[in-house]
Amino acid sequence: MAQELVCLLSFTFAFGLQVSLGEHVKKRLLLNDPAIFNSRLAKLESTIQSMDKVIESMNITFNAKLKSMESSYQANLQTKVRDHERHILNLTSSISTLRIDIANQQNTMTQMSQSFQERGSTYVRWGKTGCSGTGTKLVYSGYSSGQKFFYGNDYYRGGPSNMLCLPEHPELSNTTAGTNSYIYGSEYDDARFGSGAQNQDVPCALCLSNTSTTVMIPGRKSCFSGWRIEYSGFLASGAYHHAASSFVCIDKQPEFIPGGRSDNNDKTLFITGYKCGSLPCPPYTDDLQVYCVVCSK
Ligand SMILES: [Ca+2]
Ligand SMILES: [Ca+2]
Repeated sequence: MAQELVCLLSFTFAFGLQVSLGEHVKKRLLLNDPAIFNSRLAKLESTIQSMDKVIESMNITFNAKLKSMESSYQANLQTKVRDHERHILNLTSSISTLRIDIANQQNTMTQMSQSFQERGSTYVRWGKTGCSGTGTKLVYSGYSSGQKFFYGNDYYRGGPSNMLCLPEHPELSNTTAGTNSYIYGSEYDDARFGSGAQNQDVPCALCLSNTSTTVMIPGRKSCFSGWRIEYSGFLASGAYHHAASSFVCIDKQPEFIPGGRSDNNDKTLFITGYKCGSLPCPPYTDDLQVYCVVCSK
């Protein structure tokens, strides 16, 4: 019995080994089979060829799309370039128009400035032959003139009160005037005008300021804020017991007309002083000389 069992086990082991070895040999034979290998190689080559075609097709598609995109990009770029060129042309045209406008404006401003300067404002500088204000020009110089302080006897004190600046170079008529109105030269009849001023004749100058307005301010020797000074001096007029006269601002450093030192007593000028009463004191003070200033703006 034991011997039979040993035989059976041996048989079984031997049969199983044969079966196992047989499958292994069969597989090795399949891998080394040239036909199968060639078949697989052919299949692989076929697959590679298919993939090459796919890749080629993709390349063609990609290149076509690339060309299309390039074409589209070029078209868009050209459109944008044309738009920019049109924009630049419009800007250039606008700049040209603006330049013309600016030139016209500058021309208008120049004309306005010239017109403004030509208009300006004028004043008489009493006691001087020139003008000293900034940008102020002399129109002419001449002689301070007005009504004689009285005629013949003390009762004839009529006639005009204003003073005029007669030019140094007059244009004379050839017709004789009547006997009711005369104009006389003037003289400082007051030593307070300055050293040696007594009886000296009074020059004057017509001045053209390049500002739009000028004004004489009595009681000041400087201008208020925003105004510029043309000249300053002392207020003067005829005497209160003479013919009527007007106040004028005589320059603080008066000049004299050459050869006019004789005591003619025609139109006479005196330094003016304050008188308190209706005039409040302070701020004013009795009998002080009155400053004056001509200001422009
Ligand atoms: Ca004189
Ligand atoms: Ca005199």
